[in-house]
Amino acid sequence: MPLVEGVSLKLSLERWLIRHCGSWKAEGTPSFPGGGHCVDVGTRVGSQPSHCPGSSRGESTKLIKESWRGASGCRNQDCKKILNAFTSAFVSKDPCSITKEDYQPLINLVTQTVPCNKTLFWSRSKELAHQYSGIQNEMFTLEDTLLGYIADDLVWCGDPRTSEVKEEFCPYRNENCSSTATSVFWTVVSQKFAESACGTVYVMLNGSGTTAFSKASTFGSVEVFNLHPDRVHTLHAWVMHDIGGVSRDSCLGSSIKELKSIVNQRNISFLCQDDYRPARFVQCVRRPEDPACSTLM
Ligand code: NGD
Repeated sequence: MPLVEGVSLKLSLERWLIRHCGSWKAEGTPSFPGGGHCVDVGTRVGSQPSHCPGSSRGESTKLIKESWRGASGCRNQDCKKILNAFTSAFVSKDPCSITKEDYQPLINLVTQTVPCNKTLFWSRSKELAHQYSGIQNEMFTLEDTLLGYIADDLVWCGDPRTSEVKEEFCPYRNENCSSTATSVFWTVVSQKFAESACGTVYVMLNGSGTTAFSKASTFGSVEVFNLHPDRVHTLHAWVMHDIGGVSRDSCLGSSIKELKSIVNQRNISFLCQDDYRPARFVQCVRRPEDPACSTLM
């Protein structure tokens, strides 16, 4: 079942296209050097490429409504191409044996890069990272890019007995089913996202959990190891603590020392900051009366 009720892959993709063909995150939107696809959208404020579905806000709104009602499918040609590449990776296949290669056609089709110094990774801090990147429009998480946006909060799989995309009754990843369509997808797109990062990159970590950094997480097992030291000179970690919550780990803790050591061994500099102030402001919007927030001003 899709984690967000009523949202399907198809709708999710179409919504992304609509948002990007409008003014959403227009300035500084990641560019697509591959070009040629729908996806070289919105690189400048007000730009609205002709291949975007709907040339006015009114039409876009109509399209969203139609999509919600299921009246229209993925009508834009580029949208169809991307959706086909996406679904071909897993339809009619064993839901536990998806490979990275299965997603390669999709990855080749959607080449999207984030400007240098604007990449934000996160681990155990998804909500805050997205709230922050939603406000600080210049920063991009994986979910602010096309593939991450399409898939975020969804679950999907195939079934060897049908050619349908299943969005319910998909197996969970476990030792007997290690390569699900969803888990392999996130590994592949996270790797690609990290490979294309440059300059200083940022990661938002959670210091209220047991460990701020975990080698078992996607950030710790995939993204860190796919940063290119010739392009990424610094990893800057922000260890955030829940307002009114406990502080179990911090920049001084052993998990961050481990992260620093991994990063330094890869010839990348490492910086760490507890409770990065701009992100703290975002947390404080919801808890302005908390003593931790009154001292911020
Ligand atoms: O056991 C699980 C489980 N563990 C994590 N997640 C899980 N889903 C299950 N069904 N069962 C999902 O992965 C969940 O949606 C989490 O929000 C998400 C990330 O897990 P987390 O918080 O442990 O962080 P990771 O370090 O593993 O991955 C976050 C980084 C971030 O920089 C993104 O660029 O890796 C990328 N990412 C990976 C996996 C999934 C993003 C996602 C995503 N948007 O769901």
